[in-house]
Amino acid sequence: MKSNSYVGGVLSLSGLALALALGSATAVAEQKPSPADIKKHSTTPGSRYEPELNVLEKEKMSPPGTQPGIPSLTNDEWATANKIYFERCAGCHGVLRKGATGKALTTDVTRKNGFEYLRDFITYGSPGGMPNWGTSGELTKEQVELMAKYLLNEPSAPPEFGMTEIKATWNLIVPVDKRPKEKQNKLDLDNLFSVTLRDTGEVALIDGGTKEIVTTIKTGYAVHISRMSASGRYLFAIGRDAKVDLIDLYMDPPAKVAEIKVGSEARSVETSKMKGWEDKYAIAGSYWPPQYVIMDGSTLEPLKVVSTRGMTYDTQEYHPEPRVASIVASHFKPEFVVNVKETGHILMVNYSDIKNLTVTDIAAERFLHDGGFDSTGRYFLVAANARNRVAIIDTKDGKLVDVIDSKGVKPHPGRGANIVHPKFGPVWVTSHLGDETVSFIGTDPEGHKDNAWKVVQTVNGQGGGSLFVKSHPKSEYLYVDTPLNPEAEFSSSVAVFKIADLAGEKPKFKTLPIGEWSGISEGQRRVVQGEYNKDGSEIWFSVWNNKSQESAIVVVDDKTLTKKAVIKDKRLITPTGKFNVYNTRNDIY
Ligand code: DHE
Repeated sequence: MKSNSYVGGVLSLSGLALALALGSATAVAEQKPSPADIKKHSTTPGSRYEPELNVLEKEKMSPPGTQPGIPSLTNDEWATANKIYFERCAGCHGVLRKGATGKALTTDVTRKNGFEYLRDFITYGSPGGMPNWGTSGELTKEQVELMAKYLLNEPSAPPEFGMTEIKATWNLIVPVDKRPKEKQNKLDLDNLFSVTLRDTGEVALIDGGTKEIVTTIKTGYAVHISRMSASGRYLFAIGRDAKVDLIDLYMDPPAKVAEIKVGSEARSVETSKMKGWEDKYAIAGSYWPPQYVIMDGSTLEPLKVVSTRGMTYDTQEYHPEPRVASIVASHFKPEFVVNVKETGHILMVNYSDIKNLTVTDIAAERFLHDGGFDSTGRYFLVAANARNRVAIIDTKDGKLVDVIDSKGVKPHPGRGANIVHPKFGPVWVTSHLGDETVSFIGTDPEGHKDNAWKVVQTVNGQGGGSLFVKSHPKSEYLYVDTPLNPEAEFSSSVAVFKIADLAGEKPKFKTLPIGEWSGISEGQRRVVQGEYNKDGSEIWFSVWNNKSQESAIVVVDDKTLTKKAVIKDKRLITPTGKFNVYNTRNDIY
């Protein structure tokens, strides 16, 4: 049987996808698929939300030499193709092209399939999640052809980044003994927000009371998240270029006291929170090289680098680049919980003796991404997003509790939300990137044994493309954003569920038109990531536009669900994540 099928002389796109899935060697001729087929191949919010490794593209990588029968690329062509590969392809197919959520693109596979095959696959994508780069217009015909040739050549590996390279980037700007002994400013630090200004590579510190920008601080490239030390004095920000910045909030104004680069591409940073170890250590995990680095919490001096390369948890095969996704700090033991994405291991890294490091390695599920604690801080729930599952860890006993189906497509909780469900007791909530499902997972094995570690209910939000849910112990509401929904109406608003109504038949949500409330009329106005103020009376949402357009933060009164304030400032460029000092350091969400 031929694996690629023709419909009226035209190759059916599902046939094309199937052919690649089966590793068919048959090259295909130029085709003109029907508009309906092309639609099946158009990219979903879920498949768009993959890492752009656009820092790695800047690393020096030379083209492989010429090989008989393989199209060779000039240095310039190689540089262009590398850039496209790291920005668009490496997130799914891996830096070394050995496969991650996408298939392996090593030369044994690509050469079997041939140039035309690759060209057409890149052009049309697949219903399995490969974007239709050509027919969507995102890559030109020439670029598609260049990429097909590039894939026939051996990949080039970006450089490693070991202790020597890490140490060379360490800059202790203000030594500990030169820092203030007491807080120098009049800020209510616990109600300060660190706001990611994604495209300027800065964080803005915004006073939760006055809603004014206290200062903006230069950080790493496309800065990703902020985390606070247990005492609340220090703020850590990590850029996508793996640069960690340590900011002393006691200074007037708060300022950077140390910086370091822990790799070439990274997304996560955390600090020790166990009683007796507050502020002592920091940890950052990187996508490339695949490793984590433990640092001194007040100086960022690098102390230990540990590679995460190793075996997949299930088939126990070697994976050369399992990235570090989320990291949280245990409240029950001196441990960091490090989530290794592609191999599906959750590492409980005990920092009480860094020289004789002990790591409990928990086999969980592949494609771990983001997660957070239950309301007691004992259990950690993390999405294995490409597997539609959630892994649950007991951080007190250091054991896997379970891995469960999230009942939706591509769970994406952020840190999740904890609410007390009127019928099922304490639950942790996640929404999904791939569909409208909002899932509630029981988290109280003592008081509600029958509901524990089960999806006890699902409700429908506005649609797919959700990234973050949020609530607060004092709130009566649960908020669900949808910034990646293709419909502007949904991406610029949020759904709010009244917790008490969740016991009813078909709980309805109320829509808050945050984008409209911002008063901004231009751009996509993606509304992203709710974050509460310290006392839980307000929730802040970013209205995230392009760099050249106006953005804002809209503050919602949590009691009345009405607009309370709009923060606008010419420095507020591409605001995305917001991290309230008190809630972040105490894991309140
Ligand atoms: Fe994030 C958290 C990775 C794109 C905003 N993001 C995280 C975490 C990871 C991650 C691993 C968990 C960190 C932790 O808890 O230690 N994010 C990635 C990606 O790989 C991805 C998909 C693509 C990329 O190239 O980076 C990606 N993320 C985005 C965005 O496009 C967002 C919406 C806007 C932005 O600023 O880049 C975005 N990610 C966030 C935010 C958090 C986050 C706001 C923290 C949420 C929280 O409540 O803690």
